[in-house]
Amino acid sequence: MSSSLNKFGIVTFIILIAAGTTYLLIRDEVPDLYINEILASSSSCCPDSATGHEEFDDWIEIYNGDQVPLDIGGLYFSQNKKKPLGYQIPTTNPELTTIQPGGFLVLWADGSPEQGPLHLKFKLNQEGEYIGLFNRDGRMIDELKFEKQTVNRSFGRSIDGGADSWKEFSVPTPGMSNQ
Ligand SMILES: [Ca+2]
Ligand SMILES: [Ca+2]
Repeated sequence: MSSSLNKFGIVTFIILIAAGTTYLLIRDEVPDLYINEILASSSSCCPDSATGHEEFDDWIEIYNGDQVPLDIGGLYFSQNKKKPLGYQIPTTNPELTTIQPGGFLVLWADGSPEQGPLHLKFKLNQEGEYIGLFNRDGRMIDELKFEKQTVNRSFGRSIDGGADSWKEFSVPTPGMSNQ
């Protein structure tokens, strides 16, 4: 009887290992994150107050389309698809860089990383350019190629995280649902 129990125990253990392996493979997908909205030229909209005074910086809003919180620390932004490991978001402050399920996070594209983990080393080009968000291993998570932008108007997805339906917004919504 005890030998039969042992056998059962071993079989269960092997199944658990096999299930665990499958689970890891599934979770090896890139995170369900989206470049959701950008502002590439600002003179009066939604200032960055990190320094204690208002800076009308560019920004990129990221949307978490997953069912779990996602920490974007360690991911990369690049303005060159051929060089995905461009600027790495710091891993030093997960509280700041974690996005709740269905939540939003604004990263300031102000060329001032010394202002904090949510401040990128580059700015956005109002004339248009490419930006991509890349996994630690260089796989692309999301990308956007935008054209010339209008000052104080953002460019975003019509539906948060929705497929390629982008439009200009006269009222930008950094950190909130696009509408
Ligand atoms: Ca700033
Ligand atoms: Ca928004």
